[in-house]
Amino acid sequence: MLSGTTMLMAQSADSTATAATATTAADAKTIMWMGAGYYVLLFLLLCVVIAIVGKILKVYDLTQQIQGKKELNWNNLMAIICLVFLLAGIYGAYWEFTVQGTQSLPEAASLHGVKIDEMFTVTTVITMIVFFITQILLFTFLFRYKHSSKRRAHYLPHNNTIEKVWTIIPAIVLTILVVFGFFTWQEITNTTEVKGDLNIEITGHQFAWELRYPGKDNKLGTINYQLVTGNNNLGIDYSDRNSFDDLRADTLVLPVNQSIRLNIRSQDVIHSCYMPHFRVQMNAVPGLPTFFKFTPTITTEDMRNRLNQPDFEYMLYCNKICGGAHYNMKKVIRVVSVLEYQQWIAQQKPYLTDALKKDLKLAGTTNQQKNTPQNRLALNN
Ligand SMILES: [Cu+2]
Repeated sequence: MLSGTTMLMAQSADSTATAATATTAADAKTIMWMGAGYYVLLFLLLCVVIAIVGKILKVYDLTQQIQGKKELNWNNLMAIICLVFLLAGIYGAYWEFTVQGTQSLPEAASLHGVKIDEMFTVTTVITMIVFFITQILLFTFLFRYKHSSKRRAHYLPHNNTIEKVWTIIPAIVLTILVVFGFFTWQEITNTTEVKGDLNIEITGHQFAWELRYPGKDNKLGTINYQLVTGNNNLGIDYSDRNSFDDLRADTLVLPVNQSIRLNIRSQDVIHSCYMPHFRVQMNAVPGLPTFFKFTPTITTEDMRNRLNQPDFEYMLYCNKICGGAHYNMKKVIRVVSVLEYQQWIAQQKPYLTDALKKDLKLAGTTNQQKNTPQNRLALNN
């Protein structure tokens, strides 16, 4: 259960690149529903088989009674079924780890991601130990102490020692896990140091992400939602000189081993910026800019070699169900060397297009005049 989301995201990330070529979206949907229907039918068939076997045993039992022979011992039968259930359950858990476990996310591609994975492993190991001990004890006791007419059950109305043991031990273990998580999260997020960070802005809206990179000054200009127009879709405030060289990008390209400060915004509803391979997730909240600092450590090329998947891509998703085309909110992330990054950034186009320059110069004759008096000043300077 704990790794459910990560497995799903890993699967969807792996399949994203090949899905388009392998099959159409409609075909994929049909296959998916055929698959679900198949398993529902299989489950119903299993229920029918169990019901038939139960009826056969009941008929056998009645026949034995009519013939005056020894009746079927239902308690023994139930006890054996409990043991079978235990063995099937243990095999199921083993299967989950060995088969589905291989579909989980690859190693963390960021510095802090390694710590999150460690925390995940510790939690999984502890819960698995408790799971196996409790399930084995539960079903073994059901088998060992099945009903017998020769034995009377011992009635234990209250026992302080047992109460203390099963209250204090889980409380200590859970406290350790929570404190461990608290300090890890604090270490990841408790950083306001801006010097040396590469500032990148990502803005979510229904249903896409917009990327803004700083120009040579490494500073992003300010944003004012009142300035949003057709040509200035982010509402960049050009009265701030830092805005002039800001760049537009389609792919989130990150230089490896460089501290990234991803500034996250939303223009309409709550979105969530989710980069599973980097163990990064932060909500994009309208009116409340958030950020996440992280350092990518493995280039896309390196990860492709490690996974032996030549078409592997890091992906960015929206992880809030934000509307009808929510699934469309994804972007490719490419982690490259510093040199490759410099070459790439040199080719990106500025947000300040000719059309936008024209708009801003014409601001004096339009309704924007009231809202953007400083824009004209900035451009006239
Ligand atoms: Cu969204």
